[in-house]
Amino acid sequence: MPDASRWVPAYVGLGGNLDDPQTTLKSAVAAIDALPQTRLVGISSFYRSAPMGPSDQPDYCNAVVALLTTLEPRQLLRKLQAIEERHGRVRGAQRWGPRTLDLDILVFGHRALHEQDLVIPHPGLADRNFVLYPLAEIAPDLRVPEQGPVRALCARISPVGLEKWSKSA
Ligand code: ROI
Repeated sequence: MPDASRWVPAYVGLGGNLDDPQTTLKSAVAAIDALPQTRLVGISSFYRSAPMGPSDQPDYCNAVVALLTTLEPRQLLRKLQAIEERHGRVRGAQRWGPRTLDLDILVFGHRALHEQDLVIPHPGLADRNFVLYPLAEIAPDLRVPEQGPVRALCARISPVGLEKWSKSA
């Protein structure tokens, strides 16, 4: 049993808009739940969100999950990338274009990382209602390192273009 003091709360954003994104996100949540050294401890509703970026693409399905993990951020990143690839993610496709599955580490404990291929907290977090609203649903009191409480970040951004998708599930 790993040392309990090393379990770090982490939040991961899920998004996709190709094929059947709700089914893809459900499958990705199951894959995250099965990760080693990791416990899935929270899941937001699924949301339908208007695309950020080129508008000639389908609406996205977005959600956020909460984890406890003893993995290091980079280990978690590699495992999330493997899940993306298993779900048909094509890397290097059109920037801000449609995708089957995107998994982003949003917050990792109190850590702040500014590396070329890994920035934590996620740099787009404060501008994206499809990240902030699901995050606020499961962790309203979370303080995002360098950015502040989720509740305050959320209050600054409009929910336009975002609705719960689970009604039609
Ligand atoms: N737009 C929405 N609504 N949801 C996403 O998950 C998402 N992901 C992206 C871009 C292309 C920026 N747009 C998005 O990567």
